[in-house]
Amino acid sequence: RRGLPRLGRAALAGSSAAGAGRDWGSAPYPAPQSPEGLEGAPGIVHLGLGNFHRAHQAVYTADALRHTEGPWGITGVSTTTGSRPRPVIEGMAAQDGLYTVLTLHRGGAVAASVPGVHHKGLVADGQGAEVVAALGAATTRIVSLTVTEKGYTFGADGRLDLDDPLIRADLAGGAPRTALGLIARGLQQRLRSGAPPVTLLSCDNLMGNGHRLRGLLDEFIAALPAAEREDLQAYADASVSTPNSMVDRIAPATTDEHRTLAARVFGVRDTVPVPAEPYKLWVMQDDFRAGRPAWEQAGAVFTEDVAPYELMKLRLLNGAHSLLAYLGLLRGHRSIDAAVGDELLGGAVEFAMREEILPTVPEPAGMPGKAYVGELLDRFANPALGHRTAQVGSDGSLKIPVRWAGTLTESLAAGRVPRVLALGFAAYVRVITADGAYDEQRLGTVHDDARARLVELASRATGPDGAARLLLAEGGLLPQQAAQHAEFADSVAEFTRILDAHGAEAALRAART
Ligand code: CS2
Repeated sequence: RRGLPRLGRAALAGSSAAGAGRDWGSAPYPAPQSPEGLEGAPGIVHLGLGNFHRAHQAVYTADALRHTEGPWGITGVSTTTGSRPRPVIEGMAAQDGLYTVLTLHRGGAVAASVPGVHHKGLVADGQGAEVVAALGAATTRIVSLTVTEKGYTFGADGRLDLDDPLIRADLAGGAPRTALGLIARGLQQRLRSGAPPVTLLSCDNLMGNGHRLRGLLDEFIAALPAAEREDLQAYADASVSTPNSMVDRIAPATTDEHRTLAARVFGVRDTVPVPAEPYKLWVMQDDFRAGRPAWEQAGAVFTEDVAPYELMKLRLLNGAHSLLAYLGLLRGHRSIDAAVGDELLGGAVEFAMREEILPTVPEPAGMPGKAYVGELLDRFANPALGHRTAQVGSDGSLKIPVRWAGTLTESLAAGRVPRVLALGFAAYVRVITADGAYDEQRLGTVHDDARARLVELASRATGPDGAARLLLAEGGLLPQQAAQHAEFADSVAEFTRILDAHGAEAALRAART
């Protein structure tokens, strides 16, 4: 890649990239949004400049702007705290805000596009005041979020974590760093300057994400000093909408292979390309207080009731993803496609999707469940993605309650005990509490802020299945109905003993008998 020009508006204008694109079997890529189309202040401030946003909302926005122009450029805000350097912010800054989306097809074909909708990037941890100014600007009409489950700073009870040091600091004043703090201070600025209403659009994998965001914001405001509280709450009630949305596109972490691929497709050097699958879906409530891009022209679906789409996607896609991650790690698989391609594991997860999860999800209009499961199995099997099991397995303490809890409660209430899910939970406990449970060196680290707490809890247990029982009862991962259900708890304990004594293969066989 050395010697190639760096991706940027000048390099793209002069490159013969379209020809290179054809060599890769892709359709000619669309040119990035022209700088002229982006003039004026950006109408969107986006919190969470990760791969998901860059392959999803940014692409929808670029496509929408190609149909209907509007003031919908994006100010991208990195919301991770502490870590330096910041490759995405720095890489995009060096590339006129541009990056490549590499759409990776199952058969090996690659299509590439450059959305080009970002005006500038800011880092919340260090530029909090500038972020607040952007959030407060009268020209900002939408504040969108992809900050992951973790970014909403709620505790095990689902309420705002008032013990979180960053939340405490943000409540006390000074430049905010958390998503909630940034938003509250931004709204405060809007209130003071008389800025027009605004929409807060959560695009994270939480059930009723807009509703959740609203609840957490109300809690944050309620925890402010009395003098700041009332007016702000009144402003939030009168001038802010928080539509729910379901978002879907698999966009794994970027590796050097993707950088090499981007160079071959475009003939330019891009340090921050985003790999993504061809599939994408976005369903949201049409409740925007100050307008929005014509996202429907890019294929987004607007509906009053997002819940059936969310349930189907979170329980089936994300629920199965987490099963593949933990059981895949124990089986020695580095990627989701390897895990689903493992006959024993893939078969068990397909069984769980069809027999354990599907009966609990409503079918949204136009999305028959059986077909969706088939589609998901194909998507998971895409070998070009290289989606790591350790990546999907990270933050399980926050993902499991969203992905497995509802299925469990409803199945148990209907008299069914989902055995593969019980095994999945036993696998999570093993991965998170047992050193050497899987080959961390080769497969990567599963990160989880709750790890120390869960390990400590597990250390109080006795007997071969004590830790799993304790984490089931007190880990804050699964609902009490599951912990108190004797047959389910016994299944978790049974699988834990089999995993310990005989390994994942024996446990998978036992789950299907
Ligand atoms: C994945 C999701 O990393 C994970 O936890 O399950 O990021 C998944 O790829 C997306 O939700 C797909 O839309």
